[in-house]
Amino acid sequence: MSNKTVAKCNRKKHTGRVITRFGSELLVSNGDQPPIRCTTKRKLDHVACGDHVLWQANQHGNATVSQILPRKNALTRRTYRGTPKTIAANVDQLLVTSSWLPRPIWELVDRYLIAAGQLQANAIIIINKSDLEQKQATAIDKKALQDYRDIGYSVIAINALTGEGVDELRQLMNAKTNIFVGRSGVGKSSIAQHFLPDIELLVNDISQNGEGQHTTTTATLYNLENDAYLIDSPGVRDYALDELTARKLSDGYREFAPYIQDCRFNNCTHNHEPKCAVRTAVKSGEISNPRYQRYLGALINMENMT
Ligand SMILES: Nc1nc2c(ncn2[C@@H]2O[C@H](COP(=O)(O)OP(=O)(O)OP(=O)(O)O)[C@@H](O)[C@H]2O)c(=O)[nH]1
Ligand SMILES: [Mg+2]
Ligand SMILES: [Zn+2]
Repeated sequence: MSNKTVAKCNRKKHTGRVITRFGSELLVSNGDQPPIRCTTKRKLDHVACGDHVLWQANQHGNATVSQILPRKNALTRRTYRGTPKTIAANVDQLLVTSSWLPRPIWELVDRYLIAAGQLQANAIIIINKSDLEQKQATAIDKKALQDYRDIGYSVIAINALTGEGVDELRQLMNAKTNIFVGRSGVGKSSIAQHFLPDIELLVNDISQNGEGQHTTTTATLYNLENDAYLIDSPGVRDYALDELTARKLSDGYREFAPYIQDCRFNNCTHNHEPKCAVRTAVKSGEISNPRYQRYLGALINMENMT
């Protein structure tokens, strides 16, 4: 091959998937070859873990991502400054992870379920550290978990120290891009470690760092067996939904759906309006009151912010 042809070949565009991102540097999958380091142009600044991209080698022996291929969806959150930040792209399933210590925050679980609905992604609820359940779980917590089961979510109890519950989760991950979400210290990386025996993930060492230290610093995509992908992501203190509306909020409470059409007003927010079928269903016990109360809390929060 002439030098010219070689140069041309090198400039061929390849497809790959973003494994992780450090500032402007990306690690991109390269078929059977080891992943390749790429830089990206400023206009592609929103590229995220899980994106399918086109990349090409350039004359200097580096590689550049030239295009982000169309996304199925993107999980974004609002930063404390109020700007949206993309956590990961092209996700099929959110693994919404809580633990018995730090304690579960059911409002936060609800928020991730709303996000999953918006992304048209499935959601699985994981409650980790089941070794601490007996000591920590209150009647309110047990009701919260039962409520999720009653409205059709899979709830999996896991003990990442022993591996209990891990196989049940594994079965539900096949042929999907799964992402762990949840607060720092709940054990996302500890669970992920069971799926990645050959890689050593960073797991928080409480004895050194104390509870609630952020260990995982950047979202990273791993390719597992059975066409499953797994993204381990850093815990966030408080997940805030981006571009929330009253409609999106009530859509996220899937158990409201059968009643909404019977509300008197078609823009009913299920708060103070007369003849609200959702409120009636709460009163009769068909909709869980704690879930409804959390919905109301989120609605009032949202109204206060706009
Ligand atoms: N008792 C108990 N401890 C656990 C369990 N799973 C994880 N841990 C501990 O919880 C701590 C936090 O675990 P990580 O896996 O680092 O948590 P993480 O969710 O990945 O945290 P970030 O990366 O900061 O978001 C570690 O000290 C783990 O050893 C469990 O099932 N039971
Ligand atoms: Mg982690
Ligand atoms: Zn209503």
